[in-house]
Amino acid sequence: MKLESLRTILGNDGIVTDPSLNSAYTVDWTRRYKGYTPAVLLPRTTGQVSQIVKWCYENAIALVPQGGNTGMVGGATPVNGELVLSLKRMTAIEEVDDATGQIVTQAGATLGDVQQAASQLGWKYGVDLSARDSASIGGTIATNAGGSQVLRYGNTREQVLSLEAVSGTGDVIGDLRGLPKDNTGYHLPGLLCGSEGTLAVVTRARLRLVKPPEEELSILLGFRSLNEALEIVEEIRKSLDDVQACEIFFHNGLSLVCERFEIIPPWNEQLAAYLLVDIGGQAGLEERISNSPLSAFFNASHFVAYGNDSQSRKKLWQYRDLHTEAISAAGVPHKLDVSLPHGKLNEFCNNVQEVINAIDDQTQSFLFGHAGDGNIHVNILGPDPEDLEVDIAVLKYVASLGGSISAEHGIGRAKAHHLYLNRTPTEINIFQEIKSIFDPAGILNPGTIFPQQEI
Ligand code: 2HG
Ligand code: ZN
Repeated sequence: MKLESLRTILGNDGIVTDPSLNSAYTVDWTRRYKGYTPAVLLPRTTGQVSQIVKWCYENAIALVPQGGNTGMVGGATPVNGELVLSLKRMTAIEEVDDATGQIVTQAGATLGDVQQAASQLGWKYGVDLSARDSASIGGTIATNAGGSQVLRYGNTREQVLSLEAVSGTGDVIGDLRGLPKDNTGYHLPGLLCGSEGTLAVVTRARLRLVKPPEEELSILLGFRSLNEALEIVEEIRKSLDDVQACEIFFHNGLSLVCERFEIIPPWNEQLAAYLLVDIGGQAGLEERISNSPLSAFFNASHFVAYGNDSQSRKKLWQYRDLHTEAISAAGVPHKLDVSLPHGKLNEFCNNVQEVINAIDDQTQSFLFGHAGDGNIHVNILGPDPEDLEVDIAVLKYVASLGGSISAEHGIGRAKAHHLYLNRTPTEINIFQEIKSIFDPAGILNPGTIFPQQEI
């Protein structure tokens, strides 16, 4: 591959060809997807991204856009030797507009940077997830990232007012006007959110900010049965206006976290299920909770722990946030990120182990996630990374319950062959037609969302 033209566009420091320096870009966060690349391209401007993509289009060379490389479905890994287009050097936060509560940022800024810039001006960005310090805003847009506060503020799609992107022909599309009302045809930001780098490369975005809560409180609750925990999830959602997050985990995940990070468990007794609830709103939260129907439960339970300052809240959150890292330290997990319709979570959590055991009874499974959204992360240790039998069984089970095989991580490569479980052939055809208009040469992230085709 003649990379000289790219060197001319990017300068010597904008293109990395030495494999020993490329490894951080060719393996995904889970270590399940490994690839190789002739070069990592590091543009600084939208103009450079446009020139790179144009060159690739004209030369029929595939590329994989990459942000913080924290994805979990192999959607940013150059498994077939594609070029890597990393947005890592496009980190500028260009504007925080105090009057409208909007922020304009380049795609490579981290989620944490955006959260911080917003908070410095008295605003809040309504997306949060544990990889906040590495995940890029562009990556969260490309995957329509969810995270722990979807319950309150919605997915990333609901935060993106406008965006700028480069299509598969190298054309710059979109705008950054952030008009609250703009019904001029199809909604590009909505379409590109969750398109996983297969339609265009997101380069800049204008995001909506929200007013931060005056007061925040975290409550960890332990339950002797899952059913009881899920009943409380419903009660919490009904009786409190201010719920920001409602997370769930189980005792095997909690034990792993505590062992790995040498943390003392919240209670001596091993319980069936744990909920971590974040409440944030106007001052007087504790009083509002004690006047709510929940107070009888909180007062009667032995397993309630409150965090009302940042340190004590952080302490409770680490039981939940450290699951991913603790599991990853124990092996290379098969990660399934599913959501269930209301009323099916109990059935799913109770039966999924049986579904897994029917294929392989030597596995270890960890369930945790966002109970308030019906979104459970099933992490399975044991099967070979290439062996998908267990994955398929779980995804089929989810689909049979009317759930989604990808709640918030995307389809990537991991689920490209299983999209049919949730989408009809007609829908998949329409998706492919849309892709071919944005990316006529099929150079953008081949193999993601749709199984690999030769270009
Ligand atoms: C979370 O909710 C992330 O912590 C990661 O979505 C989930 O590691 C996972 O499977
Ligand atoms: Zn999650």
